[in-house]
Amino acid sequence: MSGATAAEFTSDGRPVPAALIGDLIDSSELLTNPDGLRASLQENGYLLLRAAIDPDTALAARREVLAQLAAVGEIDMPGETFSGNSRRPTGAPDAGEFLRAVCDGPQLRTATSCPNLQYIISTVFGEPARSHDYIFLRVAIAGRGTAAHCDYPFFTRATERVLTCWLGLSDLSVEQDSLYVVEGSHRWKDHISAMRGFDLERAEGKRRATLADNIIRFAEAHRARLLTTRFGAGDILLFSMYLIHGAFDNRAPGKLVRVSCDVRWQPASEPFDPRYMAPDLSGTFGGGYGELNAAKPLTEGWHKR
Ligand SMILES: O=C(O)CCC(=O)C(=O)O
Repeated sequence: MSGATAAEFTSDGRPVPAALIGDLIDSSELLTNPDGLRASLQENGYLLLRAAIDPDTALAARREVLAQLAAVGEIDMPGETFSGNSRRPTGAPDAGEFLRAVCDGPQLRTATSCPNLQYIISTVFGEPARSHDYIFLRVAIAGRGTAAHCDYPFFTRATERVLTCWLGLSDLSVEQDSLYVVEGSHRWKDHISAMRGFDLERAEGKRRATLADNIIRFAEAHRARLLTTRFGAGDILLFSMYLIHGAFDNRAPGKLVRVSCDVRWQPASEPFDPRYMAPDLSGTFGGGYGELNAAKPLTEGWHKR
């Protein structure tokens, strides 16, 4: 992978073999070519678009988020590093309300709803697009990663025409580099038929969204590479509901945290799932913002779904 030694990546503490790592394809030059954008999304299952959001806007959102975590003792300023402590349980006893207020920060909302994003995603759908109101913020301290899954079981109850927009809010170092996709997985026929009709909340705990607890074994068994890149603030990865993805462990030195946000978009003409729209905002399982990993103090580990 350019700019990094693949052996540097780990998942759940396991070093990822270099042969499994590849580069995400950058589609930024297709921004003036709607057909090209759509063809690339169909072919690859994702679009990597550099600085789709003004990097200063993304960094302002990051600062706003981290200032609120600094207020509960989790982030040390001005270095924006993890303090190792948290006063969230006492300082902000309603976890959901705390996270909701962070997610409704004006700088963060300016980033997630920026007109260029609206334009790009509407272009991709070929009609006006609208984002879900409920957003997924992630502040990853060292050691945190996300298990491999696809977004289908979360977001397709009302329509399958949904895309995830993952938004980088940091200029990430190689060690913080994070999101990976399983190359070509959006086309795997067995995977697609297994997903169709799978609604995580309605499965009532009988089925998990997590597709692999050991992504290395999974990728080797499927002879698939894990594609990633060094993300900059304002870069987006727009991807299909079937694309299997996750995040490598944050291995940044010096307690640097990784801040990202994922938001779902769909054509405005399609029905919306009220769980992800105001005024409901009950989230996948009905727990509102309180059910997300980001609602936990940074000192607590993340759950897998
Ligand atoms: O950033 C991460 O850790 C994972 C993001 C993710 O799973 C998503 O955007 O659907």
